[in-house]
Amino acid sequence: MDIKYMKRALTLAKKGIGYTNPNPLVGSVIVKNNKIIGEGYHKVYGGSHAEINAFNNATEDVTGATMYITLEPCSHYGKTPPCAYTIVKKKIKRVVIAMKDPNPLVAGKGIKILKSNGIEVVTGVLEKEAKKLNEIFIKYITTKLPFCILKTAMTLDGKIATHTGDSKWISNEGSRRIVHKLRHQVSGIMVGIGTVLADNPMLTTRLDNKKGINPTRIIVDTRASIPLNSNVLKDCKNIKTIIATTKLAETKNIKAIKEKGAEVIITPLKENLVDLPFLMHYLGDKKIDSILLEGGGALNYSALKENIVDKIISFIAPKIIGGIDAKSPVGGKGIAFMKNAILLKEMQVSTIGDNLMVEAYLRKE
Ligand code: AOF
Ligand code: ZN
Repeated sequence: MDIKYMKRALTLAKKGIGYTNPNPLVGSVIVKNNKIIGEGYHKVYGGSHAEINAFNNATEDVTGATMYITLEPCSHYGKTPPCAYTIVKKKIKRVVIAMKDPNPLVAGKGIKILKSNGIEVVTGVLEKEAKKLNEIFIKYITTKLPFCILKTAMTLDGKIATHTGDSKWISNEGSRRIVHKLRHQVSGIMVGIGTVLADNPMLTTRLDNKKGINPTRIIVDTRASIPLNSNVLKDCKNIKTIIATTKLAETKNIKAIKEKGAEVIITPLKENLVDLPFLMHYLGDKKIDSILLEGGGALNYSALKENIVDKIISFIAPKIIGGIDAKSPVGGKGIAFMKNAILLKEMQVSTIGDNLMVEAYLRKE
């Protein structure tokens, strides 16, 4: 029964995807006499927490009920008063929690408040699922750095474009739909200048059924050489756009980019390129909790080498194009010896129509 209600709470939490960053996705269900009498989820950043929404939606007196929450209730005065005290005041008898709150402000204090007020607390129900759902939040709240997802789409022979540079379309429609859902979910989308020059992308979110949220566009452009008529420099007043460059850029270019409404950040030089770890700190300070990195190969290699990537999502299409000059998802100089390969873990494969979707996490140790 606990699993059934926690599943429902997780389903509710998912409704907040794209709207709560950099705060967590949280769902809550109140159950009395084997019946759900209240449901809530965290709807939008700065809005009331899931638990409070569940209380507000309750159709019966909640005294003596069991409350299911996907995240430990908070214990701090933030934008809202601590939920743990509200739960005590409402006379909830039992609280079932999927995962402890990694937020150092809470981290176990919420559970302590409940227990010291005589509430029975069960933790760890569907913990793995809850942690996966909040993988962005867990990284961001503990490091203040964005959770970075490297996304690639390639042919079975590992190419992201033909030798002429043609890349439309490698992956199928279903895969591309997933990419737009990811764009809706994350706060930032990042590409290198090479991708802007080759594909002239918009980097916006296009969903079928609802209006998607556009992530902040981040272009890594060491010399600020981006053409001023690029699609990513259109509509910068409505879609936040950041050009990350270095002192190698000419002042007149920087000025012209700023006039387009984009923000320019000058990072230190690292091996004659934009300093990616510096950029991640800067973006984290700007409350960007997650980034979808969409390449190309040179930037992907730098990002992997600089250890800023947390997760890889790779779409593989049943196509072969060959060509020694056709690019692959990770370029750069490359690793010299297998013993120094960048290692992944928890690799999972699923099928999206005739495409494969491979997901894996970077080994950080
Ligand atoms: C949420 N929604 O449903 C729960 C949260 O910024 P504040 O003051 O709203 O507090 C955010 C912190 O509250 C967050 O980092 C997490 O530790 C805790 N729980 N936050 O935004 C919720 N339950
Ligand atoms: Zn709370």
